[in-house]
Amino acid sequence: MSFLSKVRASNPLVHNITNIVVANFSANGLLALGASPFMADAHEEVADIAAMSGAVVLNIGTLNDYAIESMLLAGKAANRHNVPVVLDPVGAGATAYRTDVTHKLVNHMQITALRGNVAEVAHVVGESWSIKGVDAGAGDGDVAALAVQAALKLKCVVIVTGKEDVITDGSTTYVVSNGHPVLTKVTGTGCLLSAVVGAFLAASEGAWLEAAAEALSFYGVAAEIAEERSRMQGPGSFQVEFLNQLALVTPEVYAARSRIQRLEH
Ligand code: ATP
Ligand code: TZP
Ligand code: MG
Ligand code: MG
Repeated sequence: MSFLSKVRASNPLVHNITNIVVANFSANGLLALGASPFMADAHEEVADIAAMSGAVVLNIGTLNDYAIESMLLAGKAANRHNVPVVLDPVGAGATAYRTDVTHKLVNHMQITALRGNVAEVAHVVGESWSIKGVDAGAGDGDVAALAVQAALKLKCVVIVTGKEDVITDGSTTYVVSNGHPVLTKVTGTGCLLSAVVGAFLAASEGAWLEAAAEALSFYGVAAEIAEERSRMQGPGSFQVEFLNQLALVTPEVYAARSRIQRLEH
């Protein structure tokens, strides 16, 4: 059974501590996929929710000190209960505050998967890469080598997204070439992707790397079909059609269009 089928069959609860820009889009995207979103950040309840969830997704997009404490409480509870944790280090490197917070989070909990653009991932592991706000700047470094370095350092799956996505645990590396540039014209497509990775991890029974690679490819296939159906209508129509396709893409359609390549080290 594909991980996509497992997500839809198990309807995993995904606990999100996320930013104010994308909370609604992320919840609707998870629902469309077949997961069950729970957005909550109160200190009094995040540990309880993390413990009962299939995955915890931490996103620093609109950061403040209250949210940091929420993330620490949720992440540590997830670790205690063997619940996978996804970290989206939105804008790491853009300000010292964001960079410092990502260091604190990865030092105080075991992350299962780190998902960001190349500049964000670089800054989480102390490397430099140009960055413009929450978007990656131009750069000509070796993205796969950076991802492997980050995975070995953090002992987790690292997912670096862009035109092509690199997914690695430090020893096995996949490159996914599904997707469409219009994804960069809708805010929150990276954040929703991190939440979708959480849903796939929740349904993966520990096969983190393979589940993450399938999540990336599935997400890209949904975007490709949504773009075909909304072509000439602009990013607003794409956004709606993309949510539709997260629900409608079948395992068979996914398998026919999936482009996952294993990189030789
Ligand atoms: P950024 O803020 O730099 O845009 P992000 O957090 O929004 O980063 P992205 O790197 O845009 O995340 O990735 C979100 C999704 O968009 C991923 O599925 C990725 O594969 C896809 N994507 C990004 N850029 C392209 C592109 N040029 N062509 C095809 N797919 C893309
Ligand atoms: N500002 C702070 S968080 C955020 C913006 C625009 C959303 C970023 O979403 P994504 O998925 O990284 O494009
Ligand atoms: Mg983007
Ligand atoms: Mg992002």
